[in-house]
Amino acid sequence: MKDTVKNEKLNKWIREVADLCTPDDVYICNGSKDEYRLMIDKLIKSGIAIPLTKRPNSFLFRSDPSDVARVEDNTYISTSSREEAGPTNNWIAPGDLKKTMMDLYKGCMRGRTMYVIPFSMGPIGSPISKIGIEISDSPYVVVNMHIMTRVSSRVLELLGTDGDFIPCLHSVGAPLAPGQKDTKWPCAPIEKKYISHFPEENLIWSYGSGYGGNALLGKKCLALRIASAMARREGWMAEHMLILRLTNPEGKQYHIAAAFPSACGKTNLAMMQPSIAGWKCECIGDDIAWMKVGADGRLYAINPENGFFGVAPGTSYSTNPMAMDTLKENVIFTNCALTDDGDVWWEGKDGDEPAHAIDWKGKDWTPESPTDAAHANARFTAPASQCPVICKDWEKPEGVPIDIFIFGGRRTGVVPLVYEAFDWEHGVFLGATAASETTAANIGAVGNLRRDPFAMKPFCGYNMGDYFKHWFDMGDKLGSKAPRVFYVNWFRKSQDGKFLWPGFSDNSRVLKWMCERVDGRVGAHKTPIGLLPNEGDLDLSGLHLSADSMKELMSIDLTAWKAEIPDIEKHFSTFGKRMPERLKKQFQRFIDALGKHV
Ligand code: GTP
Ligand code: SPV
Ligand code: MN
Repeated sequence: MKDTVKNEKLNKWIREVADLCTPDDVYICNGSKDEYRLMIDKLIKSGIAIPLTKRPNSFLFRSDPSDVARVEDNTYISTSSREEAGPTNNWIAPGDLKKTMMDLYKGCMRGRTMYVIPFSMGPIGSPISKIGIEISDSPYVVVNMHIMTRVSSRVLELLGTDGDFIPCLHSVGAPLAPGQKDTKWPCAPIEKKYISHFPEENLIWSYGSGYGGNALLGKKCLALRIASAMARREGWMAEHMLILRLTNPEGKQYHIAAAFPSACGKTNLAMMQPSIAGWKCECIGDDIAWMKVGADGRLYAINPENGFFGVAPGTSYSTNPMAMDTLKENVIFTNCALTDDGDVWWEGKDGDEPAHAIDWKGKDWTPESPTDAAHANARFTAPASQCPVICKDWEKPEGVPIDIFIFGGRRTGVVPLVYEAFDWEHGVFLGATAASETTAANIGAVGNLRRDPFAMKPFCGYNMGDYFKHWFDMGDKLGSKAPRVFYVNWFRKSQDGKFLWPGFSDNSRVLKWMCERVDGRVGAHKTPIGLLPNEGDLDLSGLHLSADSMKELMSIDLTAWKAEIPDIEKHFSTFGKRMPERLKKQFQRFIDALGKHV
């Protein structure tokens, strides 16, 4: 170990964790293809990874039925005072939380190997990148981290003897007694799961879950919760946003960053292929954006990730063909169904349902079965470089200049297809009041409306009131160079429960309007909620959409909007003194504007 790890802090930490968790052995990862193959071979041998005959170097995993999504109720922002974590986060005092977790960590890796995973969020060596070291007892985590982040021995070289890193400790929380047979997906019961963040010391401790954001600690834990707290201290932004490049028929480029809550369309929009002639879309990132003000005063974004951890159900050649082409090889699938010919399947995939499959729980499944074949939060882990429309500049260390911000969510009613904020201040109000129906990306009820400000409710590593203020501060810094702000809702439904808007590639029509707004080519009309497209300005050519549907999609029911006021009031009141005056002013403006339209 001494030979590979020369960093003092890291050596000390590895020793401490090994002493505490008592693994059978310690393995330092180097990120090589051989290492990946070695891990996978072991996982195949123990029946945990299922090779897919239809997709080279691709494997299916099935999680424990209790461990299928992020666990927001067990996720903590542990700051020295509750006030610093704010009303949107769970909080336990650092001393208490560490004591509880130290007890859980004691001997928790018995019978297992402890993997030390050096990774970089952002290109290795770039000034915007951050180095993390994840210690985990899960080989599934190792192979997923290989795809989702840049795992490499070069990271250790870069650290040198005294470089700094973000320690990310993870255990599935299932020690093995001597001779005890392991389960295929070891994890701890829900009451022993803890996803803990200590933003004041840039530290992550996760225990008890092996799934997604609970376990792949570079993603939500580091790149959003810890990074958002760092970003506020250092004057930049870490957001739950996709990044894309749109090019118009004249060759002009626009860069768009969009924040939608989990399972609300980021991956799909990031890889969208426009249905309108002459427009081109390229993907830069599908989940997280780190943004800094550049020398020219504009806001530049990078994608800190290296892969996609995307929702499988609903992904098909008709909805997201570029994702489908990304998934041809070198992919890890989790909780998808297995077909008899050795491929994966999920609800909404192209073609007919298989006559028989093995469902995500490992049981026989036929179309007559009462349950879904794939879990609603079944996911694929795929290298970003495999996406046919990955932008050639996606790893550019300086990032791309953002022209447009989009907020949105899943709203069956009330919210129109698209509208624009009057200005940055109003844009912050739109972000701060964003609401969406809950999805399977978190353990809990699905379909409940909740406020999810900036799609960051589960991911903001400090008091959300201060986060709102940070957005105003960034606006002040950017001035006239700030991106324009829009709000969208792809999910409005008709009375008979059908989506009114075709979505997917047709979302390009909405993006086109935004670009034309930026260029001052089209006007918009003022309503109490914001600026709406003028009749005829949304390009609907070649789209079979009835005039009635379009009317319903764009309609603003003032009574329904007024009914939002008490809920926004309740939401805002939770921030107390941390609520920026500028946001209160925006709320008052909104109330006044609605009042004038009785
Ligand atoms: P996370 O990875 O959890 O952050 O999710 P995400 O925001 O990337 O969502 P994703 O793009 O994976 O979409 C989630 C689900 O929404 C999928 O089942 C999609 O098929 C569906 N979806 C995405 N875009 C649209 C759209 O424009 N219209 C409709 N009706 N559904 C969509
Ligand atoms: C999300 O839930 O927003 C995801 C999946 O992107 S996870 O990595 O589990 O957070
Ligand atoms: Mn996400």
